[in-house]
Amino acid sequence: MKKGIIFLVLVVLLVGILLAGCGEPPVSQAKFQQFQTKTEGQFTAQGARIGEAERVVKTIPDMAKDITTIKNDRDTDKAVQLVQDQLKAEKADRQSDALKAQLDALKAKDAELEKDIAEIENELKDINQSPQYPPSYPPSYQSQIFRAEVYNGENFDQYIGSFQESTIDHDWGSGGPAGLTDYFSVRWESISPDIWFESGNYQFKVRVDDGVRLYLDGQLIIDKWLTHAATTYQVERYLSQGYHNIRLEYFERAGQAVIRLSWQLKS
Ligand SMILES: [Ca+2]
Repeated sequence: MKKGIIFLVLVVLLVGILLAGCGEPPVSQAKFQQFQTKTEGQFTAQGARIGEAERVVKTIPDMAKDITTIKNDRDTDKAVQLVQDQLKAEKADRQSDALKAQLDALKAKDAELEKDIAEIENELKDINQSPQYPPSYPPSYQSQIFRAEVYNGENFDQYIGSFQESTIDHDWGSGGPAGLTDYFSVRWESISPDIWFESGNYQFKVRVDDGVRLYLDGQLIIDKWLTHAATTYQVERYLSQGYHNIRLEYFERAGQAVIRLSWQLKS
């Protein structure tokens, strides 16, 4: 009997357990439709996402293109910058070249000036070294060949002044040089380099009132230091080719005053 009860309890427990295992009630039609709707919504959403993804994927080539463009732009910017830098460098070079050219020009001018200066210095040296007239070459002309010194008194007593002239040829009448009348003296001398003569025999002629002394190369060749009316004196001398010094001294006491010097080649 006891065993029967235990068996019964066990059976009851077993049935309870079995019943508990199949506790869920069967799914209703409404719930199934609800589930179906939800699932379909999820599919749709997923489809939209896929579509979006596909669209994004489609834009990738465009994006790649954009990236290339940007890259190209960057490259262009770089290229522009490079060109600008080059231009700047070239401008700087050009400026530098221009300055260099200016400097070179100045240096060249400086060298030219130095050359000119050297030439002038050489010319000056030549001029200083050579005589004013080369001895073998007669001057083309001498406008003033005598310097005359005028004195008060018959013996060069008081210096009054001087003048220059190319010939000695005066007839002062009762007057004289520098406003003087009577009692004066005059000394003429050829100015360096003196007077050019071709070689030959020359006749020197003096007409004088009153006294005269004529020197040729320092040698007294006419000596008439006396008072008298106008008188002509002459003397012949041989001269070598070249420059010769002539000095003429003259005095006047009173009355008429005449002095004239000339020369000519005789042979
Ligand atoms: Ca006289």
